[in-house]
Amino acid sequence: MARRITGKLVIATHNPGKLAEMRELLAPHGIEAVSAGELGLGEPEETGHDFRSNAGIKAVAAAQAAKLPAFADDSGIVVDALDGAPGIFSARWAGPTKDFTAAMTRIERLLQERGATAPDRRRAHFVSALCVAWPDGHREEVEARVDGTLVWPPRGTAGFGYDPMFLPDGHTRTFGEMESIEKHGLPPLGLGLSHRARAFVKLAEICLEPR
Ligand code: ITT
Repeated sequence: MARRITGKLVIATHNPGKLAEMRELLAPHGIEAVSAGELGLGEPEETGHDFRSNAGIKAVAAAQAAKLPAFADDSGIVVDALDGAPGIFSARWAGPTKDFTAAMTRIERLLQERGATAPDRRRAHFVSALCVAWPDGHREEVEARVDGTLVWPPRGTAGFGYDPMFLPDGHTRTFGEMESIEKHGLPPLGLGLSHRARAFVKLAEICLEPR
């Protein structure tokens, strides 16, 4: 039986784009959310070999430091023609200045080098692994993905990270061209489209009171 989230929850991310999405997802559930930044928590080293273990590292570190339940996301974009890169290194490809134009350009250069110009050679998916950790060591974990195609040049200024390059299956606009409600809004207002929204729906089913 999964443990329910009650009271205050730390959102263990230092990424402002993710923080905004996680706050929006939690808002209808009446959870008092406080960010890692607001609490002055440090960023643990992400030494895991997959999304799930890195989400666990971040959630556990924040739960221990804040003595509160903590919610972390580890996510990234997995490009089929690049053997899964950048994957768990998606943030690192943007470098210390978090330059995602450079990171997207690097992906495009590598795709061109492999002759991956046709849409079916440009398949990719975003993954989100979510972990809630409690100070006593208990954890709940879920994971989800959204599939799509990479476009070039990037389109749109909404969202963050690799959004302008990602065209989700069944849509004509990239995540960078979508309103936040369209990218990660949940029914009845949205479709629960993004990887993070899909993972959150799974988490909400087991850990949150119904909206
Ligand atoms: P925290 O660890 O503090 O949460 P981070 O940015 O370092 O922040 P990750 O290690 O999980 O987070 O890196 C995930 C990267 O993948 C993130 O920086 C984005 O560039 C990219 N990414 C994840 N979700 C995305 C989304 O919804 N849209 C666009 N890019 C996304």
